[in-house]
Amino acid sequence: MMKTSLVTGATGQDGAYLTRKLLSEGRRVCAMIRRTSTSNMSRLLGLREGTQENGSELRYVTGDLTDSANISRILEEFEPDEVYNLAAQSDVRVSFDVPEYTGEVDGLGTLRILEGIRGAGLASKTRFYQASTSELFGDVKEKPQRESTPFAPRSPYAIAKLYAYWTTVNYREAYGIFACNGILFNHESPLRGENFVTRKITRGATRIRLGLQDKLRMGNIDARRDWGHAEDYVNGMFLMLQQSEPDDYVLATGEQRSARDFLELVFAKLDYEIVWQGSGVDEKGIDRKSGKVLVEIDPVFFRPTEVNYLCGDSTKARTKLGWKPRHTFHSLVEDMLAHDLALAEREKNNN
Ligand code: NAP
Ligand code: G4F
Repeated sequence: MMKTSLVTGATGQDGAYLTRKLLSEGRRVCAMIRRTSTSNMSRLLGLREGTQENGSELRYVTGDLTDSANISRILEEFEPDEVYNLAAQSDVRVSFDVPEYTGEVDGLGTLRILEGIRGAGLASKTRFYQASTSELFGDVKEKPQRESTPFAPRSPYAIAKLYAYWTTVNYREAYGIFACNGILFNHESPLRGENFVTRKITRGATRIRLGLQDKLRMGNIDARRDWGHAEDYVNGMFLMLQQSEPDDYVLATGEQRSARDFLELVFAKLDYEIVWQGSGVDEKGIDRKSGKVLVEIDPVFFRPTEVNYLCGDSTKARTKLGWKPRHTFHSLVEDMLAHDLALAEREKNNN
């Protein structure tokens, strides 16, 4: 029997990689798409509804995590074997502007799905993956962070995700639902949203290289993150739901870099050497050869409370799931740069 997987947030970075992964595994995939006034399907281009070449099947369903009745109807209609809950207002800085909405989607949205699973009589059938996050560790209490590290969230986003994390644990313990939290550290790719720091840098620096943009305006470039490739991380999500017992797992590379390191590396690959001058909001990144200012600090990108340091220990996932990232940090950067250079070239040719 073909297994059915429901993916919420299918139009997002992870959703697009996971949908392809599940189709390659021969699943019937119900990809939940929310209604938007302009198309949100760019990451799913080339994925047509219906039976795929390998016999797997793709269905698009309209859904929104703020609507309980809609979620319940989808669960009742498809009776999925697996639900991957990736949908979220996922921008940490924006969560300070729309805290209530972020709580609705990222916190209560998870509850709505789990209640829907229970209400549809699927508690013993449907396995559930929750997209939890390293943002939960926030003001970190231990270095590196692992499953047992205490949480200390620092944003409305992380607080909403904390509610979802514990709801997932509670539904596992209270109702025996096979529910897992993937506590994922930052993962990036050419499909990453353009406002997140890595993609903002690869997109901006390649546009600068081709004369389409003058400079990059950045926030706190000394924040440190553990950056992996999204393709590896969706493989980890899949593995979590194929185990004999549900559990929570950290996925991380264990390597850490600052946004400043990322800027220097990307510009170096594009043949610029950044020299830093000044400090605080007056700091500037200058190209040694031309003397041009390539990077400026703009406080608009600062957050009211910041997460300065994230670095994960994924020993449990590596041991129990056999999870191992295929990409290195350098192959991630190369992948993003190659994509964004081609994009900037197309943009230039169209001008
Ligand atoms: P993303 O690119 O921002 O994708 C978010 C997805 O959620 C999009 O498909 C979006 O739809 C959808 N969505 C937003 N609000 C919704 C709503 N009210 N109802 C239904 N769908 C809604 O995020 P991502 O990077 O792929 O991350 C996937 C998940 O993992 C998120 O839950 C994120 O919080 C979490 N996470 C991400 C990382 C990371 O580093 N990427 C790390 C840890 C955890 P539209 O396309 O219409 O906007
Ligand atoms: O790329 P970011 O916006 O990602 P952030 O805040 O770490 O959140 C991402 O990863 C989380 C996992 O840890 C996910 F749960 C979440 O959904 C999202 O995918 O920012 C990374 C760091 C921050 O400290 C930020 O202050 O980069 C710093 N930064 C410096 N300048 C900037 C900028 N971030 C952005 N977005 N834009 C800047 O100009």
